[in-house]
Amino acid sequence: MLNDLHSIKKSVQEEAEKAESLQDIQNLKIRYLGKKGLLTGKIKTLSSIPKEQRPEYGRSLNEIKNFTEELLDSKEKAFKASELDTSLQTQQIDVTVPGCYTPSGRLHPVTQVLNEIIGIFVSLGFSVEEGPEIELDYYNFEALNFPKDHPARDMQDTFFISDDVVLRTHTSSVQVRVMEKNSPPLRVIAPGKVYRCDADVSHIPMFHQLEGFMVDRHIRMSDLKGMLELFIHRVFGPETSLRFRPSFFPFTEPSAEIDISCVMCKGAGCNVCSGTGWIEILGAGMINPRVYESAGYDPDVYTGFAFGLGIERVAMLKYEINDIRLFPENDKRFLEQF
Ligand code: FA5
Repeated sequence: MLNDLHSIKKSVQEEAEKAESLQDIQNLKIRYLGKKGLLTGKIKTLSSIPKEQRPEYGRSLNEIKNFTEELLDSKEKAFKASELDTSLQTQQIDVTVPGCYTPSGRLHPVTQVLNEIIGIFVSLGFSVEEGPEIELDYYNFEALNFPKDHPARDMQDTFFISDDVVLRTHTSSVQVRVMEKNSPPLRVIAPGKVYRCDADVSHIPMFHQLEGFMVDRHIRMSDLKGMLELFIHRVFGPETSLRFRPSFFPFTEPSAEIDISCVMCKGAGCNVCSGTGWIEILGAGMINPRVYESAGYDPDVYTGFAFGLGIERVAMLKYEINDIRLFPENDKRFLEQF
């Protein structure tokens, strides 16, 4: 029986000597020391050895098991060290090679400006509403006091889908839709895309507007002025001045176009503001009683203001961009700058 153990020891030594890889050693570990290994098997049968031979047999078995473990562990270590050496030599890392640039996506500058503006009005208590881009002539024009064939319709070059359906030319189309479904007090903004048959350095056929309107009892022009002043100061800084110029929109009375002091030259006069020191930024006014009639509100009870802002126009001023057509072009070299 002891001879049996000694021959196991001998074969472990021989096989460990012949091993050529880490895998060979791991296989030997399984073969001799694993759950069903040769030495493990001998330990399991220890109780069947005659009592008087058991102590000596047990001692030898233990010795050979320890010997096997130490031998295979040391071989394993040696193979691991040499494998590491080889991989360090073959897979050298050049720490001077420039890193890989991973481009990260970001929001379009128009979306960034739109989100900023929405954030300002939401912080002032306005709720956000949306309307359809393919709109009934009624909400885009008629309900806003543009009767059919009225010359004021020519102010906006319209894409017609049919006689009664248009691509909305402004976000003012959301006004009556919201009023029909809600009662005053209202404090609403309606951002979104609008469409006009229009294209040059400051006009594109699809652009973004943000409509804002407030309706309640006793709303006055001074409320409009205060709100717009606060908004403009937040977007362009507190040093920016505002100027109200009389204008005409069928759905507001009185109407105004609002200019801000030129953000480039601070009002001194430059080619961006055509030497005037002022830049037009939005249209606004007190909501025309005719609009309340369309919505079923009593114009003797309620008053309110509305304003409409071109988002690309704000983005151009904010980022000093001189051609509006750069926004829809989506050239990565342009977009990466924001
Ligand atoms: C309107 O669209 C009115 N609905 C605004 C309004 C709302 C007035 C509520 C009163 C009360 P206007 O046509 O001026 O107004 O357009 C508003 C802004 O949209 C302009 O100041 C300009 O910044 C922008 N805009 C107009 N046409 C274009 C275009 N083709 N491309 C880019 N921006 C444009």
